[in-house]
Amino acid sequence: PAPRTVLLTGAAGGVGTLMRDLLPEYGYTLRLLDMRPVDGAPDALVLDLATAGDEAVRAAVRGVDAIIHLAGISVESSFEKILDANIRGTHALYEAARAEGVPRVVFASSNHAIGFTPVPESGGLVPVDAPRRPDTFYGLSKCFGEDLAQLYWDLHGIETVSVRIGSCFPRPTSVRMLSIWMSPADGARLLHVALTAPDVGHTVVYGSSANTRLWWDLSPARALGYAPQDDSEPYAAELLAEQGPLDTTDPGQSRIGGHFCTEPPQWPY
Ligand code: NAI
Ligand code: 15L
Repeated sequence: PAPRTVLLTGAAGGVGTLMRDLLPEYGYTLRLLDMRPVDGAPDALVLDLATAGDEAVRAAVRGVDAIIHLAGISVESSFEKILDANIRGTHALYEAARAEGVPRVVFASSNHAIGFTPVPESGGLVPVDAPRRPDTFYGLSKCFGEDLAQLYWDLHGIETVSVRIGSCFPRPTSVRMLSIWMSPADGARLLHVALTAPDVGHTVVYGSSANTRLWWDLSPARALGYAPQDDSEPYAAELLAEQGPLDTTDPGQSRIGGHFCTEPPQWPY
C-alpha cells in the first residue's frame, strides 16, 4: 500500500520547510522531527537523532509508513560534528526503522558524494554509478548514508531511495546551480515517487530539475516515475551576466562540488 503517514526529519531546515508545504498536496500526513523547534508546528518532535537514545528514536518512527530523512549537517563541518549528526544520527534512525518495521526510507544524499567529479563536457552526463569522489567530510557522510541504506536493504529488507540532491532552493543563485538546481516543486515530485515506486530495493538517483545545462543522468529517477517540470534556464541570462561563465581552469569551479572542493562553507554551530 502507498505510504500515508511519513516522518520528515530535518523539518526545521530549508528543504524541510519547503517540503512541509508541498507534500501534503500528495495526500501525506507528516510527522515532523528536528533538533530545533519547527516554526509554526508546536507538535513537532524536537530531538537530536544522534543523542536521544534508542527508545526516543523508536518512538519517533513508530507507526509511520515511511521516513524522509533530511536531518543532518548540510555543509562541511568538523569531522566530530559530522560523525555525530550525519553518521551516528543516520545510523540511529535506520536502527529504529528496523526495530519498528518501517519499510521505506528516502535518504537526502548530496551531489557532494561525487563532488570531485569533473564537470562533464558539454552534453555529457555523469552516470549514477560513477565512482564516488566526496569533496568534504560532509560528502563522505553522504557516501556512508548510501552504504548504510544498501546494508539495511541487503540485511534487513528496508528499502531506500537515496536522492543525491543538487541544489534545492526557491531559485538558482549561481551559474553552477543552473546545472544542478532542483526546484522545490520538482523536489516534491521526486520525493513522492521515491516514497511510492514499487520494489526500489536500494536505488540511488540524482535529484534535480530538467535543466538545459544538466550535468548528470536523470534516467534512474525517471525510471521511478519522476517527470520533472522545471528548468533553470530562464535564470541563465541574468546569472551569466552577473557572474560570467564557469571558469573550468579554476579548481573551485571545474568539479561538480564547486567551491566545496576548495573552500567549503562551514556549518555555523
Ligand atoms: P538545513 O541545514 O537547512 O536543515 C537540516 C536540518 O537538520 C536542520 O534544521 C537541523 O536542525 C537538523 N538537524 C541537524 N542535525 C540533526 C540531528 N542530529 N537530529 C535532528 N535534527 C538535526 O539543510 P537543508 O538544506 O534543508 O538540507 C536538508 C538535507 O538535504 C540535508 O541532509 C542536506 O545534507 C541534504 N541536501 C540539501 C541540499 C540543498 O540543496 N538544500 C543539497 C544536497 C543535499
Ligand atoms: C548541499 O549538499 C548543501 O546541503 C546545500 O546547502 C548546497 O550547498 C548544495 O549542496 C549545493 O551543492 O549547492
